[in-house]
Amino acid sequence: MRTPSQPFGEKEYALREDEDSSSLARDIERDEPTYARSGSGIMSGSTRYLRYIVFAFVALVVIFFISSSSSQVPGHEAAKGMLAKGQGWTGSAHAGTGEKVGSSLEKETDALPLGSAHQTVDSKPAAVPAHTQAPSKQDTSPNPYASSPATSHLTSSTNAGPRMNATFVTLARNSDLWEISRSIRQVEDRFNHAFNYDWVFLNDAEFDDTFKKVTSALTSGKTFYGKIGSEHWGFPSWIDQDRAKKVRNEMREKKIIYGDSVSYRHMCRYESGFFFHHPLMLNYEWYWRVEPSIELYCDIPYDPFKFMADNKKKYSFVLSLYEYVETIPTLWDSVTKFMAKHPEHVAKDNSMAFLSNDGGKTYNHCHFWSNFEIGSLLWLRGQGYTDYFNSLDRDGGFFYERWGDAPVHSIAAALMLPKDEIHWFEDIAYYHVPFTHCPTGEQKRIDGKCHCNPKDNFDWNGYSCTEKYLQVNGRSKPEGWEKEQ
Ligand SMILES: Nc1nc2c(ncn2[C@@H]2O[C@H](COP(=O)(O)OP(=O)(O)OP(=O)(O)O)[C@@H](O)[C@H]2O)c(=O)[nH]1
Ligand SMILES: [Mg+2]
Repeated sequence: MRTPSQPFGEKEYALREDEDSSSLARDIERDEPTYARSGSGIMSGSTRYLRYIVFAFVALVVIFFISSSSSQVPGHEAAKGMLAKGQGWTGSAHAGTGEKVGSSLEKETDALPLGSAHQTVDSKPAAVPAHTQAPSKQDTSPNPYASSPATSHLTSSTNAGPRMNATFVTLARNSDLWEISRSIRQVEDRFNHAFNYDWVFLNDAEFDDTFKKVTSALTSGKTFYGKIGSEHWGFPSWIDQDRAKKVRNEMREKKIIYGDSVSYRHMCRYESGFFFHHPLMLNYEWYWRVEPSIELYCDIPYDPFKFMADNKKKYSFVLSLYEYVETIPTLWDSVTKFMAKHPEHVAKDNSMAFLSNDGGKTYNHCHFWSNFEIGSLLWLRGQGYTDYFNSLDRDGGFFYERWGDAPVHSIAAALMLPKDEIHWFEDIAYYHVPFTHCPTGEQKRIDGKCHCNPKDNFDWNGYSCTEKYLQVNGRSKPEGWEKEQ
């Protein structure tokens, strides 16, 4: 350092102050002691010029370094943005960075030449989590946060354990294909994907290839397709055709639903008395009836067939209601006649109180809704049910009225089975137009991953018979039912 006596003007001093900021400039100054000590005016002027030039050069170099190193910053940051954008994800690993940052980075990225962006991705800045570093030859990579099959609570696998000798059964026309496909998908998703039970399809005509192709693709078990013989789908010889036709015309005028339909009557009679005798059904002991366009709202994580077998149940239901009186005016007369003729088939501990409010004199029209049924085929093929059906069939009410298979099955079960052989599947959440059964109790619905609205539950509606069923069985309504109305 020079002392103030040395020949530096104000300007020079000022320059020296600037010069102090650069060690390089200081070194240059120290390398020129000769000029300063010589005292020559010319020499001292040219030294000053030289010094200015050197300073100017040094200043240019410094400015260049500063500007080139700061231009690296946006490139680096932009590459990070590009990386994140390439992953299609700027989420949790960058939590707190905010949307604004992401969007400004994207703008800079767009301005970058492709080559430089790739280079930065490959350089993998330490601040970027490892999982966002895409391999250079791929434009995607696995998500390490995704549940593994072993940990996902939605994962399903085939259920271990024994299977019952059981099948699903559906009566359908080819035109029912898309409606039954919806039902199959629901049954498979909620239950059968884990159990793989067979499915028998029955039709009064041949199933076409499309029906078979689509339904067999949707089912996890084996599928079988059967044509119903004319002896089970048509008018029996003892039916008076004119009388039957007259009834249909009257019902059409009264606008009774399906009142004028011949095929609906064949269907009801077939479901009442014959489906369990079809050659394809003879291979099984248990059936689960599935109709088109139903919904299952909750998972069924256990095997209801096995439940039925283990608990000695023979018939089950989900929804119950009152039958449309005009369709069955003389059904109870026929039933009474059957009971008088075959008292041996009437169970001791039966559910007459479910069917009649006056000890059996009259029918209250309560029935289990048979579009859902899980039941014993052995029971339906047994002597009691056979005598019952034959007796009713002879009376002709399937054609002279419009008896439905629901009251026919229900009356049989209520009279010929002890009470404890009938089961209400409260946990099977089900819909068939227009009624819904949604289980009572939030925890039950959460556990079952249910998607029904509890307010849609039909059970405690005045038109349902389920409360009566519970009373007859000495049971009360599920806890909390009143909070879910
Ligand atoms: N093969 C065949 N199946 C039928 C016929 N009529 C009805 N079915 C089937 O029999 C079952 C009951 O018929 P649906 O039409 O559902 O009768 P429903 O349940 O009383 O009335 P919906 O409210 O219309 O469902 C369904 O599985 C139908 O696919 C028919 O003429 N031929
Ligand atoms: Mg139906």
